[in-house]
Amino acid sequence: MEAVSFSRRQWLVAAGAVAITSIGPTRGGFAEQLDGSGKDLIFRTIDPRNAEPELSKLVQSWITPVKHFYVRSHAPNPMIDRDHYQLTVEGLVRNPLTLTFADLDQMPRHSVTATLTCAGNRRAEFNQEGEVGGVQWEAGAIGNARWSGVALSDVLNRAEVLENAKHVWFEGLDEIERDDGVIPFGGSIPLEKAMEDGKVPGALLADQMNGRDLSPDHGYPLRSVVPGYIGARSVKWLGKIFISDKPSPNHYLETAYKIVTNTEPIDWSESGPIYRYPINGAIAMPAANAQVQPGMIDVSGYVLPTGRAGATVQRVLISADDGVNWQEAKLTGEVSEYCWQLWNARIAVTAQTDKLLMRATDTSGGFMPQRVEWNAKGYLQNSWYKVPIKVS
Ligand SMILES: Nc1nc2c(c(=O)[nH]1)N[C@H]1C(S)=C(S)[C@@H](COP(=O)(O)O)O[C@H]1N2
Ligand SMILES: [Mo]
Repeated sequence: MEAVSFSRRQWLVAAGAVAITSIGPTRGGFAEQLDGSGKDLIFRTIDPRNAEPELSKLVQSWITPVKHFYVRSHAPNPMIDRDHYQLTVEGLVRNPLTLTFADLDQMPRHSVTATLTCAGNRRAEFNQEGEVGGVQWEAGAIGNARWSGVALSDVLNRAEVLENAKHVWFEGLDEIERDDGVIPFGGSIPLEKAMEDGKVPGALLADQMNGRDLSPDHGYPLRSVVPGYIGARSVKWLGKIFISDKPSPNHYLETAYKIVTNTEPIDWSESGPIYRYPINGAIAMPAANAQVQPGMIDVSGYVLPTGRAGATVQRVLISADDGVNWQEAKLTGEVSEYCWQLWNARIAVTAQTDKLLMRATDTSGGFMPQRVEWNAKGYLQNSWYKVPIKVS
């Protein structure tokens, strides 16, 4: 298996020293480096690549085009040769497997439309109460795509999972430099979720996004996609699946992606990993601090129901008077399990209006609360969305 990753320094050295064509696509300058899918995003960091779309672009369509789909990576994109790629399946199984694309291509294919969202989406809003570290996401770390590939359950059935198995670990082929050494991105999901075979498979091993091969940014050639779970459980550049009776010991499951107010070891160990995402939403238009005239204005945005099977959006409500009166928005886009919807409303604003508020409920009892308790890593911000506007 070939998985080579370049740090920014190595890239610059290599670019000067060797023929660039031997390393990868270079169209479009540095921000495009090593992807080449024509990204139209705001880069929060370029090494590694972390970027989100402008909200007005994000809500242009129910399916998010790849160019407007956020990227969250902890290390440079590994470059993997699909022809030599191998996925290993080990651990508590009767038949350990090594699968190439020739093997995967023989298996039944499934397509699932599902929204992917980072647990850190809207993180920057926590800074109003106390600074939080990490990528400073606004509300664009979310996107809805059509994923195609094989069902994880089909692969696990082929490997014959043993009786005492409880968790499915995923390990990426990226190399993340941390103080304690270089590690891959990883995580796990409960076996029960992996084996779900409702209308939507519990998890997919996807090689395509919106009908094309995954781009390097999104995990080429293969990633897991776990509908209903935070983005961190959908591991890109998947290299290994391991079946265990315990959750994964990888840093990104065992420690990161937890809700803690302190970051002492005791706090990490006492808090459980986040799996499912809660209901969330945002106002995309008008943009923050937009100048509008008193009278009726158009408001639009997105809303994602809680990642529970069968949950759908119940109501989206907008207020132009600090939550005294609420008006119901009109939902658009398909109603599909584990997918967002878009919404729009026409609402009256006056010279007294200094902001618009948005909140939502879903059929599983999920609601966006008025306030979310501050947490040190800035996860799961899903309070009423506020956008300041200037009316005159
Ligand atoms: N191998 C690997 N998988 C990964 C990550 C990563 O850094 N490395 N980031 C995770 C996080 S935190 C999120 S939110 C999603 C983002 O997927 P995207 O970049 O395709 O939008 O990928 C997840 N899978
Ligand atoms: Mo994430």
